[in-house]
Formats: sequence, C-alpha cells, structure tokens
Amino acid sequence: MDTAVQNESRFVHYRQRDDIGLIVIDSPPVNALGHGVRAGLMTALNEAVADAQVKAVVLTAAGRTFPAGADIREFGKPAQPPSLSEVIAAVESSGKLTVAALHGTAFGGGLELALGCDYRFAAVEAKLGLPEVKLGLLPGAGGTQRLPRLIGVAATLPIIVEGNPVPATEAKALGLVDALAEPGSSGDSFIDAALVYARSLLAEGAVKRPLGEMPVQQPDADLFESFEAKTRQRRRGFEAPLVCIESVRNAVALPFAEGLKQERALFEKLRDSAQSRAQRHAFFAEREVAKVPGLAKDTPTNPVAEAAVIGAGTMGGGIAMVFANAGIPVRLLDAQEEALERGLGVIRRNYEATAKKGRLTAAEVEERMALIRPTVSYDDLATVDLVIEAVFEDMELKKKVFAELDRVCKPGAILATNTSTLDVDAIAAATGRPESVLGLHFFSPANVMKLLEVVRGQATSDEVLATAMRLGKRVGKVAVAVGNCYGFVGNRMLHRRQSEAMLLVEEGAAPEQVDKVLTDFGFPMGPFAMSDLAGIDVGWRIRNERRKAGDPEAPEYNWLDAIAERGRYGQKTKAGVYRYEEGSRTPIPDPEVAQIIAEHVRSKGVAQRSIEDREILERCLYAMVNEGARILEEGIAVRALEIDVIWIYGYGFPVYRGGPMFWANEIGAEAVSAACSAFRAASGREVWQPAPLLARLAETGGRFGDL
Ligand code: 3H9
Repeated sequence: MDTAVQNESRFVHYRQRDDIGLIVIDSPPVNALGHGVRAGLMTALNEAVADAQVKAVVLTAAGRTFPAGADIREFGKPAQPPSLSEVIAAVESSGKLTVAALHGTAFGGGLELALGCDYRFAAVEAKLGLPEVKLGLLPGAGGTQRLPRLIGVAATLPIIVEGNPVPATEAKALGLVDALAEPGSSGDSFIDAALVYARSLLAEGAVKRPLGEMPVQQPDADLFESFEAKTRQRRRGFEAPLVCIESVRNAVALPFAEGLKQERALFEKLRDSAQSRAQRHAFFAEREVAKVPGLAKDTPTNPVAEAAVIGAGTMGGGIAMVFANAGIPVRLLDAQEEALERGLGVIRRNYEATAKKGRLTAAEVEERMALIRPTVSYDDLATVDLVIEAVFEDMELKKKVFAELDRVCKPGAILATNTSTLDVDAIAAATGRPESVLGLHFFSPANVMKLLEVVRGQATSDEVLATAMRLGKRVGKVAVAVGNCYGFVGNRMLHRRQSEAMLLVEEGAAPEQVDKVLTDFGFPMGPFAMSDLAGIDVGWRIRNERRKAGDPEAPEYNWLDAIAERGRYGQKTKAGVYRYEEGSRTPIPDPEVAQIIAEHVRSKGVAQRSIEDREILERCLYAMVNEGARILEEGIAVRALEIDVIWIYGYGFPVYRGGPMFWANEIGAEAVSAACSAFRAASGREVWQPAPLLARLAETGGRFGDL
C-alpha cells in the first residue's frame, strides 16, 4: 500500500511502501546527478534510515532512464556538496538493505550509485556502462574500485577502458546485475517488479553486501600489461584510457579507502586536462548540431518510408546500405544492368564480411538485401519519398538526372545530390521544384562514416531541411547543416590543407615527414597516405581538364601530376606517393618518388630547405583554421562547433583535440593570426592573409564560438 508522501524535493521523490522506502530520481531528460539530485538523494536516504519501519530501500528513477551519469555541465564549476562519492558512501553504509532498480541507460555516476547499493535489479532492455573514458575521464565516484570487487578485474577493464554499454542480460551473466524484470515492464510496472524483488530479498533474509568491504581477486599475472599494450595501440594519443587502467590497478594494489582517494585525484587531473575539455566540447557539439539555428523546433517533417539511390558505384551502394541498415526500403537505380549487378555483388560481399565477423546473422543479410531493389527505370521512382543521386561528379550528367527526377517523382519528394563539390543551386535549377532539392554529402565508405553534410541550397525549404536532419539521425549519422559553396565545409578546408602539404614537399619536406607530423598530431593517416587511398588519378584528371579548357583558376602543374603521369595512382596500382607490397596497405617511402619530386623541383627552380615539424603542423592546420574563419564569416557554417563536428566525424580529426576551431581557441586567435601573417610575409601568398574574423578575434582576445 502506498502511504503518504514523506518528502517532495524537486528532483527526488520519497515514498514509503509498507516496509520499503522508495526513492525516485526525477530530473529530465536523463536524470543526471547534478547538485539538486544529490541533495535530494541525501534527504530521502536520511528519511528512510531514520524510519525503523523501513527494512529495505529501492532506488530508481522516473522517465526514460536511471541516471546517465554525473551532470557534465557542472564540471569546471565550483563543486557543491554533497559530492556524488558522499552520497554513494551514505547509501553503502546506510544500514538498510539497498536495491537499485535500473532502466534505460545506467551510465557513469548512475552506475556508480547502483554499485553503492547491495543488489541490482534491471529492466531486460536496460544498458549499463561506465562511458567516462569517452569524455576523457575515469569513473570518479568509486567505479574503478567497486566494479573489480564485484565482477573481477578481467571483466572490469574493457567496461571502464573502452566505455561501451553492456546490455542488461550480459550484465546479469557477469554478476553486475542480480535479477532482471520481465521483458516490457516499464514505469509503474517496473517499479512494482523492483518492490517485489526487494521483498523477496527480505523474505530470504538477504544480507547487506557493501562492495567497499569486499576483497579484489588477484588477476592473472600479465593481464594488466597485455591490456595496456593493446590499449596503447588502439587508443593511440588518448590519455584517459591509460589512467583508467592505472586506477583499476590501484584497486588491486591498495586498500579500498586509499584506492578511492587515488581515484579522486586521477579523476580531477583528467577533468582539468585539455583532452577532457576537448572531448566534452565534442560531446555537446555533436548534440548542438542537431539544433539548426534559425530552423524552428516544430518545423514539420515528412515521413521517409521509401528511398531511392541513383548510381550503383561505391558511393551509391554504400548509401543504399545505410537505408537498408535502418530498415528503410530503397530502390537502387543505374543506367546499366551490369553496373547494377556489380554494385549489388559488392553490397552482398560487404554484408557477408560483416556476418563472418559475427555482427550479422545470415537471415539479417538476406533481410537487408531484400530491402535493396534494383531498377534501370526512372519510372520505378514515382512513389519514393526521397532520392539521393550519386553519379559521377559531372554537372551536365547531374542536371540530366535531376530533370528526369523532376519528371517522375511525386510532388513533395526530396531530391538530394551526394555531390562533394558541385553547386547545389545549379543542380536544383534543373528542376521545377528547387525548394525540394538539397545536398546530402555522405563520406566514403558511406555505410561506415558517421558524418553527413546536409547542404542547404538558396531555395531549399525549411521542411526539406528538417526532414533531412531528422532522417540523418534515424539512419545513425551525425547530420550537420551547411551552406552551399565549393567543397562545402569539410572538403573546402581539406583542399587548403592538401595544397599546403604539397607545397611543403616542394619546399623540401619529404611526404613521409608531412604524414608523420599529422599522424603524431592524432589523425589516423597523413595527407599523402590519404591521397593514395582515395586515388591520385581523380584529382589529376580534373586538373588536366581544367588546364585544357583554359580555366584561369586551374592549379599549376605540380609534383603530384608528375607522379600520376607515371601511372602511379595510389593503393589501387600498388604505387602512388608511396609504394605498396602485394596484399598490404602499409605505405612505404619510395626513392623513385623522391626522384620525381627532385626533378620537378629542379625544373621549377625552387630552392629546397630543411623544414621543421612545427612549421609543417602550423601550415597544414592554420591553413584550415583560416579557411574555417572565412566559412563562418560567409555563413556556410553557422557556428564553429559545426566545423569541429564535421572534422571529427568526417576526417578523423582527433576528438581529444576537440576539432580545428576548438583547437585554435586553445592556442589563441592572436597566435594563429600572427603565424598566418608571418606565412604570408614569407611566401607572398595572399591566401595567408588572416580572415577578418580571425584578425578580429586576435585583437579582442575572443574565441571562435563567442559569436
Ligand atoms: C560521470 O558520470 C563522472 C562520474 O564518474 C564521476 C563524478 C564525480 N550531463 O544524448 P542525448 C543531455 S561523467 C549533462 O541527446 P540520447 C544532453 O546534452 C558522465 N547533460 O539523448 C542532451 O541535452 P540537450 C558519464 C547530459 O537519448 C540531453 O541530455 N555519462 C548528460 O540520444 C539528451 O541527451 C555519460 O558520459 C550528462 N551526463 O542519449 C553519458 N547526458 O537536450 C552521456 C546527456 O540540451 N550521455 N545529457 O541537447 C549519453 O551517452 C547520452 O546522452 C544518453 C542518451 C545515452 C544517456
């Protein structure tokens, strides 16, 4: 029976149900453990402890989830008592039998709170995890000390160091959860089930199990060493994973209280580190980009029940997979039957490779293949809600495709182009409905890369933009709205970095030196390893066409052209800027390339010099930042955080540096602007003129993002 409400704090409700005290955290959206919640928890707990009638306490949360962690927005502000560790210690030593009832995503400080309880009951659909490492942190409220005491070191390390969620059923098998609710129970029925479970514990005479008083099992002798070696390799450049390992080591080596003290010190060190600041920026930036400035929250969107992709090449096939993976039927159109068959073959092989790794069942492969229906006829697209064109980067061809789409598609269908550089407005002008046209720029391989640039044309309607943003989220992408210009945001900045990298080699740096500087910075690969992967011939053909056509803006002949002329197109020909051994993707510096560069430089009459790593880094990255500032001024990206998200998710910018604009902020606009001016003076190249926005921030001491 529900007795009178004893306590009503704003964020935590306490109710007595016979001999059970029920504490319900209620702080939407994710019940983060901010100050109000912590204070409310203390009050409710004290009330339960003081009541002799109460034999057990059930701790749970309202809404969609048990607390998903500490309130990240509080980091960097003065701490307000009680701390989460104090709350957890109070729960652990409360004298009453405590049961955490978990649903949704019991993450971070939320799971640590549950570890302070004696028993854990969970919804079957719940996920548990300690994802702090993804924010450059470690679990700082006892997680690194209590979890190994509960499930052992070997099971603890991946949960804390990799930070991935553990499904409740798996958590049960690990001993992290003691009992599961019936599938589908939620809200009141879930709370009732938790109360029944607590009563069954009381009936059995279950005893308190404070983890802080339990011993840690000694792990196998080389467990820490081998896990650390693997982590160094997989998480190159990241500080937090190694500190997480150190803290778990302390759980084995030190008494509980000392281990907790060390954990706190390590947590504070990480919390105040540049890497964690950057990763927290990335976390919020990723969520911010979904809220497009100027686009009303309640803008109507259209349902996308069926899609189509034009072009069955690598890009088109990858995009078709994106839809099939999200359960959306998709027509795949190509003008040639053979191209369609080839494309479908590639898609099937991709799915089968995933199935071999155990990430898909044979039945799921067939289900996804069945969602992709090939066609050679535009007339089959009459019913689709969205079409994405992914044919060659040829404006005339694209215009023809769009004129055809305009003819066959139903009114209101969204017509999107996957172009990476061409003018979306010019493409839209080939239709009689430019308001329905926009760019959806996927990154290769489309079924893997998380980024989607959503390019808004002059005429694109709000509804079409809002539908595309929503669709991006539905198919698992990070969708970022950008304006229309050559290369949009990502490739426009990449272009600047690539041309600096080219010039650095001309001036005396070796390609492998340039690549190493950027991989040491944290990129997964350098600019030249990247050109070899993408294929040098594509850019070379485009440059040649432009030169032949007498385009005054065509870039002048460069050493990469000289390399391509010799049939060295990159990985696909086993030779490009590097050479590649049969079956290997590892770039090996090639004396033949050094020779080609030397000849080119001699014919151009460039005096070479030795170039320091620092100059390489600054020229490659400041060139991007300066271009980023222009992109902001032009409104192509509305906020600096959009640029950061694009570079983290589309180009492997190290998340622990927060993206190019955040990184520039950390250095300071004044230093970046001064370096740009110095490069301009040294090279005489106008492109190094600091963008007006950068110059302004340098003068005022402002930051990108302060706009
Ligand atoms: C920690 O716990 C440290 C402790 O070990 C030690 C302390 C001493 N704080 O992602 P969504 C906001 S560190 C504040 O869009 P979903 C989020 O910004 C923490 N705010 O929803 C968004 O706000 P808005 C360890 C938070 O359903 C809204 O909630 N925990 C927090 O796609 C909805 O979020 C984590 O790292 C937070 N902790 O995904 C978990 N979490 O509406 C981080 C979310 O204004 N969170 N918000 O844009 C997540 O992974 C996802 O948010 C979650 C929900 C899976 C929970």
